Amino acid sequence: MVDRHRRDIAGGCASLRAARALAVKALLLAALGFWSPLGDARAVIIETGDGTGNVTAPPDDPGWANLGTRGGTTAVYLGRRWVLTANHVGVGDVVFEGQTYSPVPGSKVRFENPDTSLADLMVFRIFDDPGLPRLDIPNFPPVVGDPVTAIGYGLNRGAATTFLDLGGYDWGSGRSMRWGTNIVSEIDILVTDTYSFATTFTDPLDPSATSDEAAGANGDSGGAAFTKIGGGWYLVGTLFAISQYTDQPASTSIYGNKLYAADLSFYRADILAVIEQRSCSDGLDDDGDGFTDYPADPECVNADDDSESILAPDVPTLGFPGMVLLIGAMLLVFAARSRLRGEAI
Ligand SMILES: [Ca+2]
Ligand SMILES: [Ca+2]
Ligand SMILES: [Ca+2]
Repeated sequence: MVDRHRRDIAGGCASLRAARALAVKALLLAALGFWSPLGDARAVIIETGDGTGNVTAPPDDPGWANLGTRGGTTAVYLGRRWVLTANHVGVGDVVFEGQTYSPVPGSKVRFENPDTSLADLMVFRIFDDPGLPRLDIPNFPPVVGDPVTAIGYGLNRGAATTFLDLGGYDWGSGRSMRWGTNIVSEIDILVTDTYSFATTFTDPLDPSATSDEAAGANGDSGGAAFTKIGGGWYLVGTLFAISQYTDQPASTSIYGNKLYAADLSFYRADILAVIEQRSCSDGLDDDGDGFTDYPADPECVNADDDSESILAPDVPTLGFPGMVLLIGAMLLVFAARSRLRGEAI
């Protein structure tokens, strides 16, 4: 009952939000200059210090180890061997904690909007389990003012620069996985057919700037936006685009630029439907042995089996009756030996 009720609310919100997003889209394109995908990418640009910091997990870690590199861009390990990233990042090898993981051929699923247009968001499966924790996606959207920790493998910060009397930075060379902070500045926006929210790169002199104020740079695509809700961290967004002013020089982040993240609450039901599938009924050859699903893959016990590979055989155990028999036998032997010894004396 509770679940059904939630779905109904979500459906209602989705259509209302879709309508609002369409209305906002025209305004957005007119007012913001232009957006661009973080496509051919690179790290989160941070205001803090000389900009080279924040390349290890933050003190309050939202899920640093789940961030991986995907070529020159970023991908996030969701759990159950599924990886989430922006569609324009493309399917391929992903590196988590220095280990490379190969994609299961044909496993890519790109997520769709209610009008069947395609979002810049997808998942694909990897053959091996990196042993990382599963990430939770909230079932409600962010609101303006929510604090966000963003992590991405984009270009490093370069020299300070200005544009239209606004400060900012050139993008430098080299890439790093880096975290930064910001707050949600816009919700319910549609950018490249993706239901999104935005954060705004804010001048540190502005009281709304955060301590590790972050902007996006090429390569951050597929990166993560996390928010702490009720004491726990949630994956709320997938980074995929930025806004820049008209005539803003290429490869710069200027105060006022926005970083767009796909609103994962909007796509949550579809994401879960994909990643919750059982391996023996998901239409994929999950172990690469040439056989797909039950009954074709002989290692599938049934369609609900969650592994296409033979599991390690159970270590034989005696169980309780076995233990009783074993202890009984040992007592008999002990008694017999005692009698023998007694006889010997
Ligand atoms: Ca399968
Ligand atoms: Ca197989
Ligand atoms: Ca198999």
